[in-house]
Amino acid sequence: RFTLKEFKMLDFKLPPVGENIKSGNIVAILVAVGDAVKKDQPLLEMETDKASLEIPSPCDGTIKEILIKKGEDVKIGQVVMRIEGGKASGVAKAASKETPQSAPAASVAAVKESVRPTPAVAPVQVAPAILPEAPVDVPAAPSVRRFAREIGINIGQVPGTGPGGRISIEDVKAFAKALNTSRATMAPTGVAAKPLPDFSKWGTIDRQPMNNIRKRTAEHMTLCWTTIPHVTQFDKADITDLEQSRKKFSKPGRKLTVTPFLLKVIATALKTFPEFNASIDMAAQEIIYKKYCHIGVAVDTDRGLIVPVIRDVDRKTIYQLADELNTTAQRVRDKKISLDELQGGSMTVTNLGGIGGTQFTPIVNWPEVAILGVSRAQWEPCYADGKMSHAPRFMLPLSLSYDHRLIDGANGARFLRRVCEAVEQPFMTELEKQDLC
Ligand code: CAO
Repeated sequence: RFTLKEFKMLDFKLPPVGENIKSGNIVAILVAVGDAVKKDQPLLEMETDKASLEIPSPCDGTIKEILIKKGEDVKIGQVVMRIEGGKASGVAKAASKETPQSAPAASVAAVKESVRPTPAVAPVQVAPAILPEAPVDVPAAPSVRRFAREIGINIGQVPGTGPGGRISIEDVKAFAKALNTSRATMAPTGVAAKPLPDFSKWGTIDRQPMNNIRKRTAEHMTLCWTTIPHVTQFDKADITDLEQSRKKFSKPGRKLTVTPFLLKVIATALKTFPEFNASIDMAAQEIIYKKYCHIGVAVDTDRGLIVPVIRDVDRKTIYQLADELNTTAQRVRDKKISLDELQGGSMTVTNLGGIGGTQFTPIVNWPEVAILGVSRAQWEPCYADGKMSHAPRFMLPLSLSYDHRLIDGANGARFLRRVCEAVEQPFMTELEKQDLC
């Protein structure tokens, strides 16, 4: 019932795309003059007041001329491109009367019909209303865009693994799979993303692309925040004695800060509270207890936050941890860290004390279930037996965020108390015994 007509030059007219749709806005031109195109390959992305859709090529051929511009409003039936050579498909009766140049034969409906012989007026490819629009500058081939659209994925959200972040079909599949998995394990938020207002209405603005770390951080933080019911427990540790030990045992070129002490203390606490060294598998309804002790440390870099993981913290001395923390933080800042070194943590520590602040509520680093936030230690007046002590104490504010699905409040409080008590112990004897090395 459908014929393929040979032609020299096809005036490709914007085909009918739906009832009562008279025109549309060209969002993207997906081909350039000189491109060889295949039948069904998307040529244009168009937006109407009802939907956004791709306009496929009616034929194999070469693009000789593009007669419209991105952003232009184009009427149905208007010639948008000239395509040279090849064969165009058409409805037999109509095509027998009209040459391809007059092109209702090249309508989307007719082309779709030739691929899937269904009703006379075949459905056009319409993005689901809830699917956010794909940005036009996303680096992806039209076939990949089309595939993403067909399976209901917004290609603008897919991380590309190809050169320059180019998105392949495999990337779309991996993204869809991850989405399905996370949807299976999380409660729906039910909140659709809203378009941003036009901020330039209120003053000058400057739009900058996100770097890769910012993109990944934004995605990861959204995942962490929306999948984990957070509770944050606050406490303070008296580190007056620890401060003395830290300074006493620091050596030129081998400065000890509070962080390696905390790493060691957490490693011990994780043994007492194994649910803090665990992950939840909601799909399998299981808890995964980890027998290793690897702790992530948030490192502030000029590119953004990166969390390398220090392995086997329980088996290392405080000196070793201090050395490893320094070299790892430096390698992170020098962009010399591998992806592998950012994975597989039991728990994370984030110390903002070098910068300042009295308390904060850290976000649990999924798939972990707890994170310890450290704020700036301060000298504080102290009360003992109802009376104010003459000697102020050096107090370290700690905030423990945890996944309330797995960790109950009482154990959250107990874990943090244990950490506080451990850093309050006079380390001196133990440190001297071990000589920290
Ligand atoms: N209270 C008071 N002083 C503190 C402190 C604290 N909690 N933590 C560190 N300090 C002091 C150190 O003793 C050091 O002082 P001196 O130079 O006088 O000895 C100074 O602050 C700088 O320490 P540091 O930050 O370089 O060293 P660190 O080992 O404690 O921390 C690292 C290493 C990598 C954790 C840190 O450099 C860093 O990047 N912190 C930021 C983490 C971050 O961004 N978290 C946010 C995550 S959520 O967005």
